Parts: sequence; C-alpha cells; structure tokens
Amino acid sequence: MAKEELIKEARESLLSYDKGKAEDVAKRGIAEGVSPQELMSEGFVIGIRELGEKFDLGEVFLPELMLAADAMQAAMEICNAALPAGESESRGTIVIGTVEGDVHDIGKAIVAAYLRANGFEVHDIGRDAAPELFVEKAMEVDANIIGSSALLTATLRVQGEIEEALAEAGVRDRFKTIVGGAVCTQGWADEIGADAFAKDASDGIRKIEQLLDLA
Ligand code: B12
Repeated sequence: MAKEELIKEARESLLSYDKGKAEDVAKRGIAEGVSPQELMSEGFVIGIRELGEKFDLGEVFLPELMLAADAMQAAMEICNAALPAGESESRGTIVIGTVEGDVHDIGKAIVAAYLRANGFEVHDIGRDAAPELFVEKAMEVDANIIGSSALLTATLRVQGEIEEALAEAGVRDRFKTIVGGAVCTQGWADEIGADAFAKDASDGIRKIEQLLDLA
C-alpha cells in the first residue's frame, strides 16, 4: 500500500476513535517501511489535533477524545518501539515531564522517545509533576537539560514555577531549560526565562543539540 494511503489511514483511525485500526495501521506502516517518525508526525499527530479542533467546536466530546487518546497511545508505543536505537554513549542527560495539573502526556512521550533514539539519556518523571520534582530529579541524575510540557492555558504558569524553583534552590545555572506543549510559545519561553522553546519533537532535538553545543 502507498505511504500516503497508510498515513491517511493513521489519521482516520483516530478520527474514528478506533484503537484496533490504529494499532493495525502502525504495524502495517512499519512493516511496509514507512518511518515511525513520519507515521506519527504526518498521521497520528495530525489526527489527534484535528480531533482537538472538533472538540473545541463542540463537535466531539470528552469520551470520544479519551478513546482517541487511548488509540493514539497504543499506536505511539508501536512506533516508538520501532525507532532506531540511540548511540551507546550518552550525548546528554534530560529530565522531562508534564507539569502539575496537566495529564496530557502524549507529546511529552514522543519527545522522550525521539531523544532516546538520538542518543540522549532520558529520565521521564511522568505527568502532573510538581516544579520541585523537576528540580530534585535533575539534581539527582545530574541532568544537563530540564524539559517541561504544558497543554493547558491554566498549567502554563507551572513552567515559570520551575524556573523559580531552580532559582530558589540556587541551581538555575546548572541546567538548561526547554519548554513545549500546544499552548506554549517562544514568547512565553522568553517571558519566564526558559533557555529554549520547541514546537515539536524534531525541533526539540535541534534546540537541545544547540543548547549543549552538539549542533
Ligand atoms: C488528547 C487530548 C486529551 C487527552 C489526553 C490524553 C493523554 N494521555 O495525553 C484527554 C482526553 C485526557 C484530555 C483531557 C483534557 N483536555 Co485535552 N486535548 C487533547 C488534544 C486533542 C491532543 C493533545 C495531544 O496529544 N496532541 C498530540 C501531541 C503529539 O502534540 P503536543 O502535545 O502538542 O506535543 C508536541 C509539541 O507540542 C511538542 N512538545 C510537547 N511537549 C513538549 C515538551 C518539550 C520539552 C519539548 C521540547 C517539546 C514538547 O512536541 C510534541 C511532539 O511533536 C488537545 C488538542 C491539541 N491541539 O493539542 C486537547 C487540549 C489540549 N485539551 C484541552 C482541554 C480543555 C482538556 C480538558 C480540560 C477537558 C475537560 N473538560 O476535562 C482535560 C484536561 C485534563 C488535565 N487536567 O490535564 C484543550 C486545552 C485548552 C487550553 N488552551 O487550555 C485542548 C487544546 C483542546 C481544545 N482545543 O479545547 N485531552
């Protein structure tokens, strides 16, 4: 089957909240040589965003969104498992999580998987993570980078609280910070004093490489 057709099917599987179809198309896509990155970014990610727009317009409701998110997660696991293995020597250590009050973790999981595939050591602290947890984990693993994800207007401020928690602990200079998520912008990163903003996973890799002088 043509690549375009598989990618279209990936998108449609989420628009019809069909987990079985999503898993099936992810497996078939990979078996037929479509890159897992492309299947995600051109297929599943576009599908879930289209559904978000429909949710915004009141055309679909939370139960459907939850079903689609479940399907997306299943497909993402299949795609992530097919990503090439990273280099054996770590290129840098990253602590990543979704901020307190926010349960959206699909984007964060994609970024974590891309980072691993690009040779970084990743410590994923999950979702609904308090600012102090980002700081503690970063100190514990002697991270180079702290990455936070926020998808709600109401939880964006927590990314600023991470900056404050780092300053309060007297360790702001020890780490570089990067922020992302649907409602996050470069302007917001500048406002809170984060070192970088990334609009998607590939941009995240690029920005992290720049922050660590690897680019
Ligand atoms: C799926 C989804 C859900 C799922 C989440 C499941 C899960 N496990 O993640 C469920 C159904 C649980 C959900 C719940 C809610 N949701 Co919701 N959800 C979405 C939806 C449709 C897609 C999000 C997604 O997964 N996108 C795909 C991923 C791949 O994209 P992404 O997250 O943006 O990540 C990419 C980049 O942003 C970037 N990135 C992200 N994080 C990071 C971090 C770093 C460090 C870097 C470098 C890069 C990076 O790279 C990623 C990969 O390319 C969005 C719509 C949208 N346009 O985003 C709404 C959306 C975010 N939700 C919304 C809302 C309102 C809610 C609820 C409040 C609904 C309710 N009434 O209860 C609850 C919130 C619960 C909570 N406390 O968190 C609103 C937020 C509006 C706002 N401005 O605040 C949105 C925008 C929908 C809408 N248009 O109204 N949601």
